[in-house]
Amino acid sequence: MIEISAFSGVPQQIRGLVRDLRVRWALEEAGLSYVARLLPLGDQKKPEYRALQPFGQVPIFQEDGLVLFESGAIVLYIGERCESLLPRETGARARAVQWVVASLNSIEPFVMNFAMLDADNPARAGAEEFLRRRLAELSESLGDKPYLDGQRFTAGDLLMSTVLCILRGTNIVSSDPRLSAYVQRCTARPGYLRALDAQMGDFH
Ligand SMILES: N[C@@H](CCC(=O)N[C@@H](CS)C(=O)NCC(=O)O)C(=O)O
Repeated sequence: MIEISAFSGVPQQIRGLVRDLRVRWALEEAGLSYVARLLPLGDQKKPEYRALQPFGQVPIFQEDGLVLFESGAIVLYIGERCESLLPRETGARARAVQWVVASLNSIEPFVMNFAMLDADNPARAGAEEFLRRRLAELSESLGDKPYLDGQRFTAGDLLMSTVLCILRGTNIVSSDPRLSAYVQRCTARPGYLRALDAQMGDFH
């Protein structure tokens, strides 16, 4: 049985954003069942957990002795068993991986850089300006397509939409009709809704 790690409780403002959600969502898309190993906040830094995740973070994925960390790597691994996440055709598959990397390498660092700065931090305005510019480029690339690579949802959209969700408390995505509709389209998928329910249900 697949086991993933998740927190048993986190502050309200990050519920629905903790990165095990990406893995739960990918598992739902793939139709794979799993159990969540719930950690009280803080236990992720204990040596026995760090032996599995060197940075002391959730999620990890475990199956038949294989242990993986990094949500992107885990989603790609699950994608090997799910054609709707990773298409079989070589070019489409490479483009899906390209968007996974873009979401984690070209978008998420700037989202996190902004999100981690307090409102009174003088660096925040510059971080916001850069982020808005980068997201305008993403929006331009998305254009009128429903998904990043065109007509079909892939692992790239799973990662990109969860990265954009981090900005839910701001108007940075919601003020862009294309990106905002894109996030809504991705997160309306039954697999996302089941994953979100499962994460929320595990908090107590
Ligand atoms: N790049 C990692 C980031 C994982 C991450 O930031 N996890 C957060 C929860 S969303 C965490 O465990 N934070 C607790 C900590 O860093 O101590 C991934 O995508 O898996």
